[in-house]
Amino acid sequence: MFKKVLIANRGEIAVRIIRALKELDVGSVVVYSEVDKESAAVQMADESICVGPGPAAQSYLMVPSIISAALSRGAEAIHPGYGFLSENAAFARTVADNGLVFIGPAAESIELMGDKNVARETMKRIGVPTVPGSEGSLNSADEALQIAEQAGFPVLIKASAGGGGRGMREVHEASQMADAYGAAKAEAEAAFGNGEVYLEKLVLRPRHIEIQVLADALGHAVHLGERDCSIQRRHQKLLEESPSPAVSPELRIRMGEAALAAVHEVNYIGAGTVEFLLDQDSNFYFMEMNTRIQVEHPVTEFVTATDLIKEQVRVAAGEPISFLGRGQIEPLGHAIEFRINAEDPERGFMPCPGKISALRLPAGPGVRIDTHLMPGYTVPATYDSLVAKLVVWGIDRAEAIARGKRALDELCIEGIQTTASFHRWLLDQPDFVAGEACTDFIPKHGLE
Ligand code: MV4
Repeated sequence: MFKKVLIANRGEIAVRIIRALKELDVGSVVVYSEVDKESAAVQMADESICVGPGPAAQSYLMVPSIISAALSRGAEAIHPGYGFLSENAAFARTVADNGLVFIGPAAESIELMGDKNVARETMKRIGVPTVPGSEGSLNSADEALQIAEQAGFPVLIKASAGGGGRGMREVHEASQMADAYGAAKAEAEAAFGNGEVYLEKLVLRPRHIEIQVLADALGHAVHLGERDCSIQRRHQKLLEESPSPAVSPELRIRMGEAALAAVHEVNYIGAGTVEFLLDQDSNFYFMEMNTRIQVEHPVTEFVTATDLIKEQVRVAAGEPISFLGRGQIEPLGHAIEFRINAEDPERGFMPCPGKISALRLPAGPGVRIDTHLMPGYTVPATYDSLVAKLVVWGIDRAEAIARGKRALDELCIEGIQTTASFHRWLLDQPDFVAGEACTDFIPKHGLE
């Protein structure tokens, strides 16, 4: 096992990683920006080192400063968390070139999955279902039109370098194609510096179902079931749960096998997530693979009794997955994560940074809070607005919902507006309670 690990992240995930390292008896060094000098992560880590001013481009994304910090403090590995450098293949390569361990997959796996079009073609080749559409990227609007007429409208144009819905355009009839093709290409070029686009049939009212996977360097790979992340607003997840109300044990086996086929094909090591769309007839289609730990990993931890961050560190150190003796893991009970963002749901989810004047966190049976908030702390405007994750567990979905209501009622964050009020409203919506919510839930309720 490592003696010391550097954390190249901030906020709740930096705190989460510090906790895992403590339990493994591994020393922690956290990097921070000038804005985060007083943060919980800086207070909790064994060591901390400032890597620059607030803007991420000058601190959390500064590869040379982060590598120097690791080398000067004698860290042997770097945990990138999520966001920032976590899916940057060049960073993973630089870490390795400096004799350090990147806690994540090899740069080649990140690269392959980073191109959504290459990932899709790879999955097609090994027999994982993908949405019917173009073979590879499109060369012209004319070609797009031909393929769309064969596949049938409506279709969706997507950016190869994409993710997060950017560079995506729906096309419902032939007359819209030329404009949509041009717009998707231009948006992809502006957002990613890569204008490559491909085409798929549009899946109507899909659910977002993702499978958690974990692989070690000794050739073991397991899946840990699914998370349902269908409640999203403008491609930002608001709530995630496991198991999904839409996934039967038989479907879980088939989706898990598809996810593991992807893992084996790209020689994946570490924690990862394979995203699928699930249509109204329970057909699933590969979307993309996230080669990092995700924000919503705690719901899987609850229903599988695992610690995914500790597993990430173990497999990066060359150790086997710790729970292989348990065989294929079945979910126990039901977990729901509520993302608490410093945003005002009454004002279009507008960011709402500011000082926390009072803080009361819920506790009691089946309640977990991952947060970096402290009374008197000021949420900066500089970064992502996620300030806490409230995660509840119950023996079934009904108990998890009841606990969620109870815990949200206990939660009190004064000084800023948060999405907690949205979640409390959501838990009283009949379509959500019935387990019927799909990706159109937020627009359907007039919240987009
Ligand atoms: C789709 C789709 C319908 N059909 N692909 C959105 C972001 C990207 N990761 C994939 N996305 C979608 N791809 C086809 N062929 C609908 C979406 C989509 C979506 C997916 C998951 C969760 C929320 C979503 C909201 C709008 C659109």
